[in-house]
Amino acid sequence: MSVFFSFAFLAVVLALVGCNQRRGPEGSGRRFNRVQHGQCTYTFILPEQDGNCRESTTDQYNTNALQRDAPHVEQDFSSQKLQHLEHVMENYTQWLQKLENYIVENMKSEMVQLQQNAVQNHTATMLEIGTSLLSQTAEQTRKLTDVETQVLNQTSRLEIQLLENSLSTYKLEKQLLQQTHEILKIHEKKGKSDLLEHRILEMEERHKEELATLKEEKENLQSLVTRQSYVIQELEKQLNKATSNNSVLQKQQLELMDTVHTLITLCSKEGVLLKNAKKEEEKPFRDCADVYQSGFNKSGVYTIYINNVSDPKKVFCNMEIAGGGWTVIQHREDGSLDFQKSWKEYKMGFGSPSGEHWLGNEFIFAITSQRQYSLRIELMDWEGNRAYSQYDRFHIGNEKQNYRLYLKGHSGTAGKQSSLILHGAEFSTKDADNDNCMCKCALMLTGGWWFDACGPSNLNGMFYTAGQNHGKLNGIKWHYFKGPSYSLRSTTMMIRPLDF
Ligand SMILES: [Ca+2]
Repeated sequence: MSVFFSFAFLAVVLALVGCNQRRGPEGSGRRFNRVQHGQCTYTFILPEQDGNCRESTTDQYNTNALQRDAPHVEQDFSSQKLQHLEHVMENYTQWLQKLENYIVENMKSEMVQLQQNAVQNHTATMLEIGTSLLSQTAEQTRKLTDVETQVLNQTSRLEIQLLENSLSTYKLEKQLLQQTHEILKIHEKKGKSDLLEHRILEMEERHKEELATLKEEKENLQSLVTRQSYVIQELEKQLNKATSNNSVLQKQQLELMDTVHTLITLCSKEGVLLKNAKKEEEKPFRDCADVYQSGFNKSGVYTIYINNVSDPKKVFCNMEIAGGGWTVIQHREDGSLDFQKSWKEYKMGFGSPSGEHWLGNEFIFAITSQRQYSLRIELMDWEGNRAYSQYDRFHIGNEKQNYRLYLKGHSGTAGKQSSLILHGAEFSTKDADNDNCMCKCALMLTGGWWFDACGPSNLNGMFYTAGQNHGKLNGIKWHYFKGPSYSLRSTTMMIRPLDF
């Protein structure tokens, strides 16, 4: 703008200086200068110099304010003109300044309006753009939202599928683990079964070996048994021979004894030994028969002097039964005495002669060695029935012979058969097994007795009270009187010389 005004000003100056200005169409005393700038046109009315421009007509310049400011033409041309020009210039300057101010003022408002319009236009445009952008954005946002929704849906489906896959994978893993576990178990079992099979095979081999060894041993044993059977047969033959010899000898012995007794009787009858008879009367009692024959006919304990026995012996003499004179060698009546005794105790006797007792094998042997004796056994059951068994001949061997029993001539009411072994049985106690059984009869049946294997009697067995005496195999037994399992109430074994 300032350039424009400088140019306008210069144009004015040039017009003034050259005095050859373009005139307006009116051809009056004024000139109009127009300046076109863009849409704006500015018209300047300038004073015109006529032929006597040297004349100073101040009034001419007073037509309007602008003309009044126009420069004076001084007479003194050079200096005055200069001064006048200066003055004119000053005026122009001032005028131009005013013009400028005016233009500036106008321009300002226009510019402001223009700016406002532009701003409004811009704002509207911007608003439109913004609106369209917003709508586009909204559209885009909606589309994006749709896409997002779709994506989310897809994602959800994928997640669900993933979950399902995970679940199935988990199930599969579980199944796999289970199968692996089962396979491991099967392997273990297989290993165990292999081990077992191995062991079984080993055991079978061992068993086979053992069986072979056992077979060999069995064969050896069989051959041994065959040999032993043969030996036993031989021994039995020899034993039968010996037994027959023995029985023959016993018969001979008995016959000799009878002969001796007959001779003694004959001698005494014929008075051959009359002098010695007196001496016999002075002799002590050998047994209860002697006591009885000496005038003592009451049952009780007496002292006897047994041949070959250093000390006198107290015995119970039964002076009532079957004529009296019986020396009691065993008695049971109330179970007060224990009869489960040793060999030594049965040898020397135990208990009291007035009550339950066993006289002693050594004394029985000694007495029965003095002369021939008979044996009588008195029995009573728990019903009060009495019975007896009697043997015409009775004696026992010595200790070396295990007090072997010799009997002959059985009779009585306690059974048609003898419940004592007639063919000879040795004495056995709990600590001396001399029976004919592979077992130990004295331990099985209790007491000491002439067991066979184990025989039909045992008067030294366990004492059972009334009501308890049935079904007792180890009781006081006399088989042919009360059966094999009946335990008797009381027993008495007593001996008397055959010739009493
Ligand atoms: Ca035995």
